[in-house]
Amino acid sequence: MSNQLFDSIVLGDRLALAKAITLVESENPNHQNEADELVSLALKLNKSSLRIGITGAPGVGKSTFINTLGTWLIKEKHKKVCVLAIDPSSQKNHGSILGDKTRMETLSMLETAYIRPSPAKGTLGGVARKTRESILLCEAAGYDTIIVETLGVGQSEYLADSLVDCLLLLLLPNAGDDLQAIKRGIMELADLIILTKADITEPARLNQAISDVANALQFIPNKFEGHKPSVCKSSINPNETVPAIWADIENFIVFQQSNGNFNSKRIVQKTEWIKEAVKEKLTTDFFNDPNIKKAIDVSLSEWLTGKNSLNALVDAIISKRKI
Ligand SMILES: Nc1nc2c(ncn2[C@@H]2O[C@H](COP(=O)(O)OP(=O)(O)O)[C@@H](O)[C@H]2O)c(=O)[nH]1
Ligand SMILES: [Mg+2]
Repeated sequence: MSNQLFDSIVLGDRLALAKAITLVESENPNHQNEADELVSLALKLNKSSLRIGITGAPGVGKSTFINTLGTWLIKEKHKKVCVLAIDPSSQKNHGSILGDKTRMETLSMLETAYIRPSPAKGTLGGVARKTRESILLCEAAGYDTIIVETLGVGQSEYLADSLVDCLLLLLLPNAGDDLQAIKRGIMELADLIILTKADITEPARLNQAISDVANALQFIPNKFEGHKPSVCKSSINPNETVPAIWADIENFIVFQQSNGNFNSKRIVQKTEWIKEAVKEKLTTDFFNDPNIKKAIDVSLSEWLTGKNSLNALVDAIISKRKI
């Protein structure tokens, strides 16, 4: 069954790809074996691709930028572009996913584009694993440029960086946005910084914002030795801004390949993947163990009545596990 589905994916059958990603995302244990087989087959193919992460605060223009970049890449560079949108807020409401689809209208109508909003259910580690698996399946289907959109909240920038080769941070051209990014330590994760909405920003203000960000970068430790992120601008008109951005992305990738960082980052990511899978299995098995369930119930009353400290209870609970 998996082999047949996999063959269809490789042949470019989008329905087969959608079905496979649904299996990978499924919480149903009956789907796990099949998903596992599909991912192993995709891993073996070892297709080369470029994985780009896009992060930034809600409303900064991520989906609009992806629409512009993706469409340009397909039309000018003959790429096959896949967009995976991870939205941690989608657990509560589905509004933003709907919004993303409409913002990427031009791109979604192209035959060589594939857009998939992923429900960001579960732990960050769980989401990372599912997205990694979806990326591999998309690569097996022949998509050579994978764009991962994440909402810039909580820890999601770290999540995005752990999935891609190049992370783009989108900021609004005003001081508030870059100060926030500095405060939250996000600026140092970026491989490239893009100031959005250049078409509706006064040129003097835009230039000031570009030099403010470039200045701020001087005081931020380099993510990769010998590399400072470039600061670019984007607007709704792709021909004005996208060629320069793409040239910067390509230069960065050549730099990373020439110093070995490209491969070593992917190896670190694969190692993280194994660790996340182990953690997930241990956690699930642990909390499903009836002894543990009982021990947690007992601990609650002991803790509330002050009989035991939390640390002592944790040790007592762990000591009750089967293995
Ligand atoms: N004029 C202009 N508007 C933009 C640009 N980028 C985004 N917007 C608008 O800003 C709003 C939020 O954009 P969206 O792409 O959904 O942001 P996201 O939440 O970061 O994905 C939408 O109303 C867009 O039309 C741009 O470059 N120029
Ligand atoms: Mg969006």
